[in-house]
Amino acid sequence: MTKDAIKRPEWVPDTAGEAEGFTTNVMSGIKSRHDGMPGSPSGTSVYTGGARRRELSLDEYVDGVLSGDRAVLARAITLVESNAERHQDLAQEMLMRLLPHAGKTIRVGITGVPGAGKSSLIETLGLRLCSDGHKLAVLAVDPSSSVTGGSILGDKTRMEQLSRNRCAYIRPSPSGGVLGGVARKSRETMIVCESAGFDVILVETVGVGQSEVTVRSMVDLFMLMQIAGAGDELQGIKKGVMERSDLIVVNKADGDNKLRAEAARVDYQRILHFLQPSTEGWRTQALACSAYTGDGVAELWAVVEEFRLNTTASGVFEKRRQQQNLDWMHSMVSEQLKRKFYNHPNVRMNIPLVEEMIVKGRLSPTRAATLLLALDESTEARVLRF
Ligand SMILES: Nc1nc2c(ncn2[C@@H]2O[C@H](COP(=O)(O)OP(=O)(O)OP(=O)(O)O)[C@@H](O)[C@H]2O)c(=O)[nH]1
Ligand SMILES: [Mg+2]
Repeated sequence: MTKDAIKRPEWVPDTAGEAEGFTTNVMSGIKSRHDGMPGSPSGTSVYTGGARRRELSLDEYVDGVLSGDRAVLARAITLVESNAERHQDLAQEMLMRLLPHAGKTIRVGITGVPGAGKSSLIETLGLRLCSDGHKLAVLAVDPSSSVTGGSILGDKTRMEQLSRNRCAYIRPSPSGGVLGGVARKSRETMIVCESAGFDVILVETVGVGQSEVTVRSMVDLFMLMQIAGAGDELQGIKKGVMERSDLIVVNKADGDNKLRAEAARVDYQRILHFLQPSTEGWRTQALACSAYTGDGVAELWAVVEEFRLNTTASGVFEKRRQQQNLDWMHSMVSEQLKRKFYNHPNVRMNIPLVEEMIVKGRLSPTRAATLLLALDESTEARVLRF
């Protein structure tokens, strides 16, 4: 095998030669780009799966993204998702240059129980938006993906047609481990996609719980997808999720299920009267649709458009985005402070002991926190004694 046919693992330093004696080489894969999308027709931007690629310069990243080059777009997102410090500096410089070109879009978050049909709806809605001339980026936010592998496989099959369509770009959830990491990456990916000319961003929430709150904090409109199940389907829904939603969609309103879905929609509509609306000046409504037949999907998008018009006119749209950016900054500060604190040598050294004392009941958690925080301030090595 020639040297060029060998693909090194990503962690091999760029400068490493054969002499370094790396024992691991990865065989070249199928010739497609790593996001699974077909290459560009010109063929110039197809990732051939060959040896390591040359690093792009800041200008190449910025120009490539702005001109809508999908290969550069994929690499720019990979850069944003990288945890390596040298990549993060470059990524931030790139984002600063891209920011003025982003933002003229609608960002829609979709949440709902597993199997509700979120990916199927994105496929149906996405194809419709494409034929209306939109360019669509689909992102998934899944804090658990680093553990479970996420639902990437499922999404690829559910969004089969869309993933082959050139007007759409589908990006599975970054494996960030902690939710904060995933959120930062998704937000920055969104900016990259928007500057590449994608005007509709759909974010699918994968997994339940915390990710809903995170996705709400990065989108303009938040959609809750439900299905009419057996029994009292309204019981299991947390009031909090409904109060965060701007639109409730009962999916699978087709075949035998149509009447039940309609009944569920009426129930949701009734409940909504008693809840706090999620967006100032907007009354959350419940719709029924079918991702299979496409019934109700045009109506659903009409509501999204109406939301955009109303909130833009009232200034709520812009105000929310500004607030989201401020919140984002503050959450980045707390995250970085936390990381700095736990990496402090004194804190690392003393934590096992402090934990032991708490477990044994000899130290109160509050007192322990105060002691540890004080350690963070000293530059000299200190061992706590009890
Ligand atoms: N009858 C009917 N089935 C649907 C509809 N939409 C989705 N399904 C089916 O429901 C199942 C789950 O669909 P997905 O689109 O994967 O659901 P999801 O909400 O993305 O699921 P997760 O990503 O696992 O949370 C699949 O078997 C779909 O074929 C619909 O409108 N009608
Ligand atoms: Mg899905």
